[in-house]
Amino acid sequence: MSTNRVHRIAVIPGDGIGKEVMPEGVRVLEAAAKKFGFKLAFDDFDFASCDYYEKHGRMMPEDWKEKIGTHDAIYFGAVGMPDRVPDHISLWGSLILFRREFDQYINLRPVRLMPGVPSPLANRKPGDIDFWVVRENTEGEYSAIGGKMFPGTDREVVVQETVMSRVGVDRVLKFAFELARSTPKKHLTSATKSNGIAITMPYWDERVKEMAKNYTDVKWNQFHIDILTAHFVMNPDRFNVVVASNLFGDILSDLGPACTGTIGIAPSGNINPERNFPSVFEPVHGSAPDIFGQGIANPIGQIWSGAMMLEHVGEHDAAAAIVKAIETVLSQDKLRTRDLKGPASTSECGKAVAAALG
Ligand code: GGG
Repeated sequence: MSTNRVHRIAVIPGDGIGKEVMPEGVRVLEAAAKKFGFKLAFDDFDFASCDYYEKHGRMMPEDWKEKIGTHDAIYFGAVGMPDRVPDHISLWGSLILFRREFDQYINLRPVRLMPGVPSPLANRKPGDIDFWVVRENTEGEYSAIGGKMFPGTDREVVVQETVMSRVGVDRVLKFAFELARSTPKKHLTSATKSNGIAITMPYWDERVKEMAKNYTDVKWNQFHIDILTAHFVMNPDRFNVVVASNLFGDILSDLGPACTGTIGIAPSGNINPERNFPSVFEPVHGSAPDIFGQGIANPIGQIWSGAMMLEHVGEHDAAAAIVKAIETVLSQDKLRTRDLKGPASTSECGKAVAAALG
């Protein structure tokens, strides 16, 4: 099948296992493009990595926005090599920079128990756990506002502010309520901690209440983050759309996938819904330096993120086919990677997903 649909994708493997799972993601995307009759023009970049930092003294070149700012999407692997570069430098110099400069204020993270993946929770089968975490992605607890006084003395003090703007809170809540409205369950849960964090979190709750007035067809509730994490483990089937501030969303979107067997399969999209800038698609997992170089990392999070990216650029059939191929592969013991008690290597698993596309 020939086509004139071409999507320009910036490919940034980053660090550690990002370099191992990215080729599998690209392999599956290429197979999907061939099958569904569109083209993907990939441009590879070595920045946003600790290797680049060690060579150049910074995570990104000065003209990084010109290099990747006009692509249809950015496909990212993982970042961080804490033994070589402090984590806050590598993260703020890459992912957090993308999120802020490209106004990717939604971090969308599906949590789904896939067929064939044993849940660490008792008596759960595929379909029982299937929800979205919508994480605020540009402000909240991830702020660089603060400072250190009297460094290196007994009087040392460090302060860091949480930032919540009305625009920032309302826009993520609106996205989450819209998403909840589009689902059969029409339910939303808000993560809070307004009993302890006495200024920003009551403000978050107030904005949720206000936003809910526009969505009378959506039922909603809220939990403090401590009991919410307990419910994630004990009652994950209760959730549909969970909306959370930046830090709470980050924690919940690691915990959710852990309840579905492994964080290795979890995908995410850092999304600018207005499409003024490219969105970034990356697995939820990090660079995993402890297993890097062994060829055993699970590539499914990267591959599924590729499916989210295709959905974003309008290739809905190809995106759905990749998710189906992932399900086919995960259902077979011999095709699963070590984190799922299987014998497959990273590339065996990736090749199997590409083959399952047919
Ligand atoms: N692929 C995601 C990745 O490398 N994550 C590293 C990390 O620590 N991320 C924290 C965050 O998403 O805020």
